Amino acid sequence: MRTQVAIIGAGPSGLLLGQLLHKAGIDAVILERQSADYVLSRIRAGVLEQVTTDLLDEAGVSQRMHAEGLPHTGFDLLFQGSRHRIDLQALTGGQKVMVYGQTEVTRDLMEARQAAGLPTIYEASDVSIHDFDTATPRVRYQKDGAWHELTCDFIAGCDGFHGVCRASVPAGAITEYEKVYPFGWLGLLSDTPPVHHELIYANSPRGFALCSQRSATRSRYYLQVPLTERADQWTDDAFWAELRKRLDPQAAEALVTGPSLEKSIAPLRSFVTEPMRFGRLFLAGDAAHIVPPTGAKGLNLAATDVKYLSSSLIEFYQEQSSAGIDHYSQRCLQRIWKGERFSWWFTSLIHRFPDGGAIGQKLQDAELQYLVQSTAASTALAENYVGLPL
Ligand code: RFL
Ligand code: PHB
Repeated sequence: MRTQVAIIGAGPSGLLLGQLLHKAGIDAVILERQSADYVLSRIRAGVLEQVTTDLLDEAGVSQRMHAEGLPHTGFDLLFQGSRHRIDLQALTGGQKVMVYGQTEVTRDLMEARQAAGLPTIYEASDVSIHDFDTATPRVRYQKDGAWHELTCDFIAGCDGFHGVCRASVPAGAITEYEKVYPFGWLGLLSDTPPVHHELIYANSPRGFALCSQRSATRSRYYLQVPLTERADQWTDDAFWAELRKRLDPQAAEALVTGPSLEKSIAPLRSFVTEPMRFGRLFLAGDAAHIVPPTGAKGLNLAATDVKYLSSSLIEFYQEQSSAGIDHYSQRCLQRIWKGERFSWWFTSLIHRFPDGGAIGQKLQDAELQYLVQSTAASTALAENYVGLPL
């Protein structure tokens, strides 16, 4: 089989790239290790920047997002027992974010791909990539017990942090920057009304908590937990009791609890790969970089990689120019490092660090107070949260 672009991974990066290339008349085949149902069962991001919603508009897959998504113009910071609203709209000259689950974005992209009859090979195992330092790269994989080979012009590595693409680059050609945080996030999804109409990011003496949502009837909550914890050790009751202790009295009182639909623990990591292009292989999204979820940046950075990658490939095919391809890494990395810095900073400010000590707490309190008292400081938070311009 032959295609122009072989895309590895059918997460949001791979599906969005496939859709943007299709709009420009470029062929792509997507290979995905898991089943479509499995991909849709992973509960992840919830907050989209305007840059991402614009890109979903451009891809022609935003109808349901505009109908069902929740535009948010601010969020609350909770520390030392009281809540302070960050007015994103007022601080950024009218910008906001969209609360719409990654699962829904993925579902919309899958449906558009299926409706257009575009090829996605789910449950492709033993995917391996070859000859990406030549003009004729190849991808090998197994499906239903038989081996297949796909020849292509380019390979897009959209296969997430544990994928095969980054791992196939010779060690001497790649530099990796990494920081692992000494805690994780225990997340719970439930069909209960959100505790508040906006998100609450809480720095409590018992650790960080986040109150998020998917709709007026579905909530997503997170608790900072030690890395030694396991999700199956947490009963729903234990989760709700701990969350209540980390909220202010008003929110604790308003919290509606119910059975969990999903519970899982995610470790927190900052990670960047440089460069992101190796001959005819490009890395995009979590395959190239990870941020701790505190700043809600992971999916949004993935979307901007895909924007730059699709426009570079379109330029190559339509104008016979490799200028975009040659600048791909540099363009992406400028934005990625800013997203990394913001996510690291917000994570450091709002979590309890096991080795932070009493002084760590005092310094966090002082910075949080400064943040809500100074328009300059809250503007810096707001403009990063809604997303820096491209
Ligand atoms: P994905 O979603 O990991 O998809 C990669 C796909 O590649 C497949 N794959 C392979 N396929 C074939 N062969 C192989 N060898 C393969 N190896 C892997 C996988 O099965 C998978 O389907 O990466 P992608 O597409 O780059 O998307 C990135 C986002 O998923 C991620 O950045 C966000 O979820 C991060 N994130 C958030 N981002 C935001 O922008 N806003 C948020 O509010 C937000 N909240 C979050 C988050 C991530 C979280 N977790 C669980 C890490 C909250 C959490 C809790
Ligand atoms: C989510 O709703 O899953 C979510 C929201 C905001 C974050 C991280 C995750 O910063």
